[in-house]
Amino acid sequence: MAVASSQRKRTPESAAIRSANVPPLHRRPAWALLDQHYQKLKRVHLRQLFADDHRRGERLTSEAAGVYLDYSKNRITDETLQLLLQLAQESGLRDRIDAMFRGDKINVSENRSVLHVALRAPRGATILHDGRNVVPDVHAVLDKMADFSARVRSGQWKGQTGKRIRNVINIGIGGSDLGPVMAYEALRHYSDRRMTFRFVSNVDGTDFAEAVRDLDPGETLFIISSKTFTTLETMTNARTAREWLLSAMKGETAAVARHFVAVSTNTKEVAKFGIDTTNMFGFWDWVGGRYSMDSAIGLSTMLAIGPDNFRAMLGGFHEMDEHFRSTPFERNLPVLIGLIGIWYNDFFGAQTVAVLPYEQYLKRFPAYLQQLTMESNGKHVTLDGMQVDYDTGPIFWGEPGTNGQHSFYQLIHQGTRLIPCDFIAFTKPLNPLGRHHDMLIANVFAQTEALAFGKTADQVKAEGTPDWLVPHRLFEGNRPSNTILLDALTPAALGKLVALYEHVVFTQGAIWQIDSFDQWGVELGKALAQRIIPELESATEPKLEHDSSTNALIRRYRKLKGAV
Ligand code: G6Q
Repeated sequence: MAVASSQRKRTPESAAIRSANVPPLHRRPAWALLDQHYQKLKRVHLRQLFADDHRRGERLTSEAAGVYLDYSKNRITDETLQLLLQLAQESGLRDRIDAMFRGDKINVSENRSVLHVALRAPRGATILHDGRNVVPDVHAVLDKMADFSARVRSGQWKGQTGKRIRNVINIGIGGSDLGPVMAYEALRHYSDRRMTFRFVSNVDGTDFAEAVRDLDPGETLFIISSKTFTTLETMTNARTAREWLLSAMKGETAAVARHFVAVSTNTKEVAKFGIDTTNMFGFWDWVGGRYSMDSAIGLSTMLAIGPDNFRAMLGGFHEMDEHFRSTPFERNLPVLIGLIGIWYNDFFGAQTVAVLPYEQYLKRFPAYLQQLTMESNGKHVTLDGMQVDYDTGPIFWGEPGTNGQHSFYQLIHQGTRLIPCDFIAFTKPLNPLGRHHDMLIANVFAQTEALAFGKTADQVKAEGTPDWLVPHRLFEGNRPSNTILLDALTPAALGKLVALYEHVVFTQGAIWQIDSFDQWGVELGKALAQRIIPELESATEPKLEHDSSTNALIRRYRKLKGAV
C-alpha cells in the first residue's frame, strides 16, 4: 500500500541518506576489482578449490544464533570474499544498518522509517521513531493480542449463538496474507489441533467459497488483516464474509462484533466496516506489509500456536537482528549470503535463486520469500532516482525437498543456466518416523555434493557406459549452493530464518543503493483494474479507450458473460 505520488516528499533527512557519499556501483573501487577477479575465477572448478584447501568445508562456514551456514560450495575464494566485504564497506552497509535501527527514514520514496526490528525488540528496549520510543507500543499490542488469543483458545470468547470459536479465517493479501499462511504452515506442529485455520486472499470468489464451505458460521472468526483497510481484494472478501455470517444469523448485525476482528492502521475504515474498534489490533506505518508477520498481522499465528510460542518466535527474530546489527561482516550470516548473492547476480549473470527447504512444514516458505525478496529488490532506479546499469533483485523460487528433486532439479544439474541454491535443513525431525529423517538429510547433502562436484566423463565411462551415452550422463558440476542447517523447526528457529532473509534483502539493497521498502510497481495494474471493473459491469456498451487488444478482450468477455 503505497502513498500517492503527490505525497512523495524529499525531506532533508532522506536527501542525506541518498547522498551518503556512496559512489555509483560501477565507480566503487571494489567493483572493478571484482570484475577483474571474476575473469580469473569464472573457469575455476569447485573441484579445484576443494582440492587446493582440504579444510575448505570447515573454514568457509559461519555459525550464529543456532544457524550454521556452510558457504564453501560457492565459486569463491578468500580473495572473492575480501573484495565483496570491501564492496560492502564502500557501499556504506554499516551506516545503512545503523540508519535502519536508528529509525531514519530509509524508505525514501515513501518518506518512512523501516522499523520491523522494533516489532521483536524485548520489553524494556528503546527504539525511537520521530523521538518516541515505540517498544512500549509494540508490547501493548502484543499483550492485547495475547489476551484475545487466550480468550478465544480457551473458549471464553463466544460467537453470537453462544458457541466457542473453532475456525479462524484470516482475510488479507500480499504482506497481510503470505506471512500468516507461511507461519501457520511452518508452525502447525505447535498449533491447537482442535481449531481450523484458513486463509483467504484472492478476489477470485473460489478462494472464499472453498474456505467456508464446510464451516459453521456460529463457530467462525474472521480476522480482516489490512494495513490500509482499503485493499480491493481484502475488502471484497470481508464484505462477502459479513454477508455469509449475517445470512446465517438472520441479519443480526450485532453478530459482526463477535465474529470479526481487524488488524489495521486505519481505525476510521475499521469502524466504518462495522467492526468494534476495541477488537482492532494496530500497527504502524513504519512496518512494511512484507515485513509484518511478527506484528498484529500475525494474530492468526498467535491464535494457532499461543502467545508463548509467538513470543518465542519474536525472540528468534531478535536474536538474528542482534547478530546482523553487531557481528563483523566476515562472520555475519545475512551479509555473507547477501554478498555471495551479489557475486552470482551481477558477475555470473545468474537470473534466479532456488530456495529449497528440506522440511515439509516450510512448504510455503519459498512463496513467502518471493514477496520478501522480489517486491523489495525488484527495482530499476537507485535511491536518487537514477536508472541502474546493473541487475538488481534475482527471481526467487523453490519447493520443498525431496519433491523438487523429482521435477525441476534436472535443469539445475544439467541445464544451461547457473542457479545458485539455498538448501535449508533441520537436524532434528518434528515427526520422527523410522529412517525418514536420515533419508531426507542424506538427500540434502547428496544434492549439494552432486551440484558442486558433478561426475566426469571418465567416471561415467568407468561405470561401463557406452561412449554415445556418456555426454547425457555426465554432470559438469561447479553449481553453487549454500547449506543452512538449524536444530529443529521451532517458533524461534522460524523467526531466525525469516530475519536472516530480511537482512539478506537489506544487504543487497544497500549494495545496489535501491529502496527495498517501497513497491510502486504494484500500483499501475491496480489503477487500471479500477478503470476496467465498471467497463465489465456496465449495463450499456461502454466507450472503450484502451489499446485494441484490451478493448477486444473486454468486448469478448462482456459478450460471453451475456452483458450485451
Ligand atoms: C507488502 C505490500 C503489499 C501489501 C498488500 C496488502 O509489502 O505492501 O503486499 O501487504 O497490498 O495491503 P493491505 O495490508 O493494506 O491490505
